[in-house]
Amino acid sequence: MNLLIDDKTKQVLKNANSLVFFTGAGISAESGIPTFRGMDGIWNKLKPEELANFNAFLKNPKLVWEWYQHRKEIIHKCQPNSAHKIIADVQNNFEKVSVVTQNIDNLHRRAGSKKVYELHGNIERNYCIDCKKEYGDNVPLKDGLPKCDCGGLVRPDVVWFGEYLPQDVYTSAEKAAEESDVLFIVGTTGIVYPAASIIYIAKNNGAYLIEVNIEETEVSKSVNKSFFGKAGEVLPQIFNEI
Ligand code: BV8
Ligand code: ZN
Repeated sequence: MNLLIDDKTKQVLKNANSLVFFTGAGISAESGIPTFRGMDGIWNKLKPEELANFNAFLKNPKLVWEWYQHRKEIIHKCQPNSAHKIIADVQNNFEKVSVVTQNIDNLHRRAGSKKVYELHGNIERNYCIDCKKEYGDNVPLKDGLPKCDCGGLVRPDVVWFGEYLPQDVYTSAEKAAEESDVLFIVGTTGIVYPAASIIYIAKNNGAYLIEVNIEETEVSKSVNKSFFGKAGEVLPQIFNEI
């Protein structure tokens, strides 16, 4: 596939010191993980937004817990794809490479990326809503419910709709965006806030914005360059050509 990066984009990338990759569900699509809004299977009768919120969890903890266990089973069968891998590989060719992801699937870390800011948490982590005790995979179930030793309910360590993002992670991601020469926007609709603000923080600080998506998005009108195609094909090609 001849990508033919334009000279300007090639020049900018050759001179860049600091890259940030802002990623969403689309970067994990080729690994076999359904995108957030394209959720297939038995759960699509309930809108993800109705499941990914604290009230839904309190109302029906078993259903929400099982939705996350179901997603975790899918994720555990998947591997990082060539998009995750090239992002990990280029860490050696640039002074600073950070990943700011909205995804909770842990694939950037599994691919070997070192500086990963998980704005919406990580499905591999859980915690008690009462005493905040942290759990990995070893959550005790009592009558099918995830229960802490203190008796409190255990929830996934992910950010639900209407919840604040982890302040320290968000602040570090903002700083990386401010200092970036190039911001890649990979596989995201760019409609979920405050995560999507990262795009405009980078832009307002002079970063060159490169979008990689299979289709036009909200963000397309604000970027310097869009590459339309699958992230697993386009990203390796971009770094192949510079
Ligand atoms: C907040 C974790 C402050 C959970 C997620 C009313 C009340 C309260 C808040 C709001 C409100 N109205 C609006 C808001 C703000 C809300 C928001 O932005 N809503 C949106 C929907 C409008 N945000 C929040 O609630 C945030 N918190 O505002 O707190 C506050 C506090 C109290 C009261 C008021 C305010 C928290 C948002 C975090 C929600 N958690 N995930 C979980 O995963 O279970 S969000 C979820 O959406 C995922 O993280 C996902 O990553 C993210 C964004 O979606 P995308 O990643 O873009 O995925 P999507 O499927 O949409 O698109 C995939 C893209 O990939 C597409 O463009 C597709 O073309 C492309 N693609 C597909 N295949 C490929 C590809 N590209 C390349 N290659 C391919 N092969
Ligand atoms: Zn507890």
